[in-house]
Amino acid sequence: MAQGSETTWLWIGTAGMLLGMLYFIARGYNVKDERRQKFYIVTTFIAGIAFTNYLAMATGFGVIDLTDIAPWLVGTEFLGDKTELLIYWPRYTDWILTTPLLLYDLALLAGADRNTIATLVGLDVMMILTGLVATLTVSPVNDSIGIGAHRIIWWGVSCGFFLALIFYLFRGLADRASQLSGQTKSTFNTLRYMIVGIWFVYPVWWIVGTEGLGVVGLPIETAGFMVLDLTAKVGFGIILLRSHSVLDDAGTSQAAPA
Ligand SMILES: *C/C=C(C)/C=C/C=C(C)/C=C/C1=C(C)CCCC1(C)C
Repeated sequence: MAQGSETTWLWIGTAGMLLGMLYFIARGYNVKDERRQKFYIVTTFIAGIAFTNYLAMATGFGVIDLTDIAPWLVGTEFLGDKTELLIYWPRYTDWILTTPLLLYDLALLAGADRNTIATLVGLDVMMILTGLVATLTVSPVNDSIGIGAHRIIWWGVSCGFFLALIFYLFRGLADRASQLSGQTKSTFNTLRYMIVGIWFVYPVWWIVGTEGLGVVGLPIETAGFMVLDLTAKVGFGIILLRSHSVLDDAGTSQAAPA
């Protein structure tokens, strides 16, 4: 098993997450207000967790070849003439932690209650875990439909949780969001649409990539995930933390319009 040119993209991702983390630390260093601090802490951890997972992928520690675990994969229709299927497991240890934190940031901004936050996080965790099942499925007990079909079924289950999550992001947060004022409301809307728009690309990229139909190869797939991850985490954080008055007005309906 050898990593190829995708390592370049993984190193760029590692550097980008590190810089993002350092930027959030520097910006948040002198922030004394507890309300503001909460956002800095969550956002800094998002970049920090992604940094460590990217480092694990770039150094090669985080890659497994599924054909080592399941030699029968070679020669199946699913793999074609390929002899290995490299999986970067740190994507999932990253996403299982960072996607709930991203939602938590957004929910904090809206002033959501605990039940709403728990529902968002629950749907999100189910999405990532079933996505992991899709990624690792190699040995169906009943393989009359083929390995590829089993993987796509789990991908579909994960997409179901994703759609429920998006639905709830609008329904569950609607009341709170409508009470936000001026700039806070516009930041909230920007971030929410960012989540819908950017997160939507992940399942598409998975299915066209090496884990799914194999339309794009590993280097392109890795480059794409790197751009998505940096935008969804560092880009998200920059927009969220841009204005302190937005953070101060978070979750308050009686705030003065900006
Ligand atoms: C910073 C990382 C982020 C924002 C990752 C988001 C990941 C997803 C929205 C992944 C979704 C997937 C599905 C909906 C189907 C199965 C495959 C996944 C896990 C890529």
